[in-house]
Amino acid sequence: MREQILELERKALEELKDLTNKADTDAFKIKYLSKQGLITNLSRGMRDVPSEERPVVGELINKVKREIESRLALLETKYEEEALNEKLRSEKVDITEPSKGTAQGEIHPLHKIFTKLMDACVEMGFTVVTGPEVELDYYNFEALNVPKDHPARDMQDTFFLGGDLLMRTQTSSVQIRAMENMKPPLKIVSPGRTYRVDSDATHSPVFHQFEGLVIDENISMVDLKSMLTQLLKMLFGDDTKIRFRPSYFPFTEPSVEVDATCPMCKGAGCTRCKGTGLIELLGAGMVNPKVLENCGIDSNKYSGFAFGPGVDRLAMVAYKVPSIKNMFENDMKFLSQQNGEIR
Ligand code: FA5
Repeated sequence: MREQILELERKALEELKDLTNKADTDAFKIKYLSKQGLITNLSRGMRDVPSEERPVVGELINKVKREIESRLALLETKYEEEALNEKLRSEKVDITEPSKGTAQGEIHPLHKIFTKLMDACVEMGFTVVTGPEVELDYYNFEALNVPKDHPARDMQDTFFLGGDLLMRTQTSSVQIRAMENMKPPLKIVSPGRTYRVDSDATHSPVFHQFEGLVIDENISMVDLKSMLTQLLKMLFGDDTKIRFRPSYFPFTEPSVEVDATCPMCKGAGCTRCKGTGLIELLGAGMVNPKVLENCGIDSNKYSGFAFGPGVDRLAMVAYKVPSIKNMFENDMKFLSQQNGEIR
């Protein structure tokens, strides 16, 4: 038995010398030290050893086992260190390398225009109110003097949702809600998303409007003209020329469309303004007395004006944006070109 143990030790130490990697070391450990390993088998053979020799043989087996274990442990530590060093080498960070930089966000042009409009209107004493985007036909059309058979409905290609519900086509719906809930004198603006079945370079199915409404005694077209002129000059600069052009909306009488000097050609005429030197910005007018009466406001005592710019159009003009789609694509290249102030 002693010879067998010493022979096994000699063989094991010989094999240990040839181990060069972790996989072989693991295989060696299984071969000698696992439950079915050669050393464990030796211990099982103790049964056949005469009882008086057992302590000595047992001690010899343990000594051989400890020797193999300690040499194996040294090898394992060596391979662990080598693996760690390799990992550190491959994951090394060169702190002297120049940084790739981080993409910097920009405030969206639409948000900038909205902020300018809001700031200007709040400064002029307007209160901000909002309304629902999924709207009742009544608020979007009927109460605004556009009954079901009115041809003006065709001008606003509507997303109907079934029943009396639709996606609002204009923020003018908020005028009605405000007049129903607030008593004159009234001075409100209402920013928000609007929806139409419409899509080309200047039309989007989702766009933004900014409704303004003033109701008081003795409000006239002069108030509308002077307020809008002031607002648009605040946005586009004092040298901007404003033109009021007769138009038609069922909810205003008289109605106007308001144009401003084309910022691309400064009024000289270009492809953007189709040679006119002017760009259409918004619809406006004196609130139709029928609309006031629909909301329970005495039209003999009160009068008012309303206006509704397309905010995406204002931003397109202010930032010289070629297509309304640019506003919705969130392309970082486009956004980073829009970081100048309007004025
Ligand atoms: C209206 O929507 C009226 N509610 C405006 C108004 C308010 C008139 C108060 C009188 C009193 P209109 O359909 O013209 O009007 O739209 C107003 C503006 O919204 C347009 O001048 C345009 O700038 C913008 N607009 C309309 N449709 C789209 C669209 N599909 N995409 C982007 N902008 C649009």
